Amino acid sequence: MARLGLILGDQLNANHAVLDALDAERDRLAMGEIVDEASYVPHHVKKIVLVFAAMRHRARELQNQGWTVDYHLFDSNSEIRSFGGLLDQAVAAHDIDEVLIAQPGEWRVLEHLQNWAGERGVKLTVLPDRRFVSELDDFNDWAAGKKQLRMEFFYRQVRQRTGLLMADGEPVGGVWNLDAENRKKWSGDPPAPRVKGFEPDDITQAVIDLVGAQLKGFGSIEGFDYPVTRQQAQAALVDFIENRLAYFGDYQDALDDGEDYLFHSRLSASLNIGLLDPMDVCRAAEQAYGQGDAPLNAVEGFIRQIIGWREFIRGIYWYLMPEYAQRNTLGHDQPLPEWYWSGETQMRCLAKAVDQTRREAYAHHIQRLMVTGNFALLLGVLPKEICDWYLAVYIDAYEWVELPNTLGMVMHADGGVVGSKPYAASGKYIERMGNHCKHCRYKVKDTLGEDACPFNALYWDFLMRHREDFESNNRMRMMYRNVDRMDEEKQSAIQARAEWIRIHINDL
Ligand code: FAD
Ligand code: DLZ
Repeated sequence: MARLGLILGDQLNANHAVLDALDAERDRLAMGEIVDEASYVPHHVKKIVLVFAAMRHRARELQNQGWTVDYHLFDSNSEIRSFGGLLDQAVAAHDIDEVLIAQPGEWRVLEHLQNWAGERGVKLTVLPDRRFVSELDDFNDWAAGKKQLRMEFFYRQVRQRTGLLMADGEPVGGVWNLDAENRKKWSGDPPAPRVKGFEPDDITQAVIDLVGAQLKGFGSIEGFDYPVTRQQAQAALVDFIENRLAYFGDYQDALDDGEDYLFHSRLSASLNIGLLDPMDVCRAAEQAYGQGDAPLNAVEGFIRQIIGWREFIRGIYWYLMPEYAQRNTLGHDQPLPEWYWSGETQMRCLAKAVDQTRREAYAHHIQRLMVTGNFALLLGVLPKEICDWYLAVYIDAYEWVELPNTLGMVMHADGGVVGSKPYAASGKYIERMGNHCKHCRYKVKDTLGEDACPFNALYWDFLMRHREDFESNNRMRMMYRNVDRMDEEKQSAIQARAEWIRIHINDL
């Protein structure tokens, strides 16, 4: 009898727990390019290329280290269509009595594997997923018994535990969070450096050809240049630290009509498939601060995204799944506009965000939160539809991270678990943070009339529709005072305009 380690396509980390638990001389590893995984949502084709190319490079690395890796290549007609099918084949061929995995990133995969093991009578051992700084038990212990779960307090605890940006038990600089300094508009100076890209090698090119021929997903496969190995991901990290980190904080919330990345890291894709270790990334940023190469607001802001938001979001997912995915606290029911897929809308900020998403499988946080996300919230899109869209279109999208960000942070459909108030904003916010409005067919200053920015009427209408949900929220008092300054006639005209927008949404 032998043991088999299943290495999932987003768990390519060198410190994978299964590798420590198995013996390379006696046991086997399995990896597979699986039809169901490539099609459970219409993934961006660049995401599929990334996962398959990184898996193939990782399999070769493991073989060079002495592991026996049974690697299943993608074939759309293959009889093997699921992880269960892959394991069936391995069990039949090699007399396997125990399968080891690291905790998968998605509930559906864990459930599928547990069902498979139960039905086949094979022992399944689930080991910790080491792609994170905190264990799930750390989060569960912290969350237990709390009325409210707030990222800021979880983050402080992780800072203390890791010692990142800490001196004598106190936060470096005397405050935990310098977010208030990180809201500058960017007007072209300093110029945004190009993000380092990587030319596909023969392995990656073969995957690009395969995906182009056999898989119909979302977006463009042209110009794939993401890191697919640990060495490349490390080079991408160095590129960020040397060229963009210093301004990450200042322009973290900025929007720009002509720049895809501004000073963001573009490291989520590598972090989420295990090519980069989150602590290594944070230490590299901390070191840049120590050497005087980046200011504290940039480094603290960046580290908070990783040991704060990334870990908090993952903790929420596993703390509240599977029930969490069903939530729709605000009772939203509108279909997702067709132009979320095509990009064909005259609303400039949305057209730009979708265009970039189609090209690069990437949009930065403020585009996801305040442009495509905010609009879906104001419109009242059915949470499942917008969640499925985010899960499909981004290179870094896995349910553990996509779902709490979309259902919780953006749609406020979780009743306020992730955020204490919805991130609802009118066109004024988008105008303040960037230059899209200057190029837009709609007038950001107007709320009524056919040329008025649709965000505006939808924003006021959202507040009016959800008065009972939010009126008593302290952080929204000012918004409701502004609603109450309008006379009834204006309120009705706004509601009528919002209704018109909802009816004609696909023509805007
Ligand atoms: P940077 O701005 O450079 O930030 C550094 C790192 O911090 C990121 O690489 C990421 O690992 C982490 N991070 C920052 N914010 C978050 C956050 N809110 N949650 C988790 N990690 C964070 N991130 C994903 O990795 N996958 C997703 O599927 C995803 N879906 C999102 C959906 C919505 C609606 C929103 C609002 C945010 C989503 N995010 C997601 C978070 C964030 O937008 C992306 O991590 C970020 O844009 C990736 O680009 P970057 O690497 O340049 O990030
Ligand atoms: C996202 C993805 C894709 C597109 N394809 C595969 C695959 O063929 N084989 C595989 O092992 N993993 C793939 N993945 C990642 C899985 O979907 C991932 O393990 C789950 O989404 C859990 O995070």
